[in-house]
Amino acid sequence: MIADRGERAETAAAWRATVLSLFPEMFPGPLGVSLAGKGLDAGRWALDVLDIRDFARDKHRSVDDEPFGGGPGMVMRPEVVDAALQAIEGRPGPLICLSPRGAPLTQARVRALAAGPGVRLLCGRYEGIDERIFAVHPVEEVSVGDYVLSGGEPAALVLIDAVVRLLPGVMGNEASPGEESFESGLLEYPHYTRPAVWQGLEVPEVLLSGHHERIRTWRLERAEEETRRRRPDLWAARGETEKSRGARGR
Ligand code: 9WO
Repeated sequence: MIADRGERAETAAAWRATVLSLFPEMFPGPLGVSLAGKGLDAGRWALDVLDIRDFARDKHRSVDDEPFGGGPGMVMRPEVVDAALQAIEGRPGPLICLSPRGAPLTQARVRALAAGPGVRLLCGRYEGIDERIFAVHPVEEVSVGDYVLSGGEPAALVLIDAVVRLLPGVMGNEASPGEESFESGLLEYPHYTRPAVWQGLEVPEVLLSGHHERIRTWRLERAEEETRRRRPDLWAARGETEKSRGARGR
C-alpha cells in the first residue's frame, strides 16, 4: 500500500477541463491567478484549450457562414464544430455547451461535476452554432444566467471556477468549503472583521463574545433572514427540500 498523506494519489488523474473555443487566449484568464491559478500550477486540476479554427479544412480556415433564411451575423459551421468535437471524444467528463437556452447552472450540478473526472466545454461565438450539431452530438446546454454574452467563454470560466474551488487542496484547506452560500440552500450570513467599531458602526456583540454555540445560532438566523428577504425563490425551494427530506425520514 502506498503511503497516503492526504494528497491526490499519483495514479489518479487530476480533474480536467477541456475547452473548445475560437478565442483560446481567453483561458486560463482569471483562473490563472489566486488559488485556482496555484491549484492549476500545482497540478490539482488541468486545463486543455483547443482552438476551433484549427479544425477548419478550407484554405481560408473559415469557421462561420451566413445564416440560411437571412438575418444578421454569422453561424458556426457544423463540419468545423463536428471535427473539433470528434477530437475531444475520448476526454473525461460530460460535454456541455454554454448557452442562454440551457438549464441553469446550480451548486448541485457544480458539486456533481467536481465529483467526476472533468468536463468538456463547447463555447459558441457569432449568432450561434448550426443546430444540426445538437442532433449528431449529445451536447448538454447549460446557462449561467438570463442574459446574452458575446460568446460562451465567460460562462465557461464561471463554470470552471465554481468547480475548481471545490477540488481537494485548491482552496488551501483540505476540507470542503461547505457552510456557505448555497451549500446549505441559504445565502451567506454577514461577515465582520477589525476594527470592532468603524465609522461609529459596531460589530454585533455576539461575534465578540467567544460563545461559539450562540455565534452559530446567530449566523444561521441571519442567513435565513437574508435568504427570505433577498431571495424568496431560494427560500421557497429550500422549504420544499426540507419537506421532502422530512417525508423520507432524512
Ligand atoms: C444565444 C441565444 C439567445 C437566445 C436564445 C438562445 C441562444 N443561444 C445562444 C447561443 O448559443 N449563442 C452562442 C454563444 C453564440 C453567441 C454568444 N453565445 C452566448 C452564450 N451568449 N450568451 C451565452 C451564455 C452562456 C451561458 N449562460 C449565459 C449566456
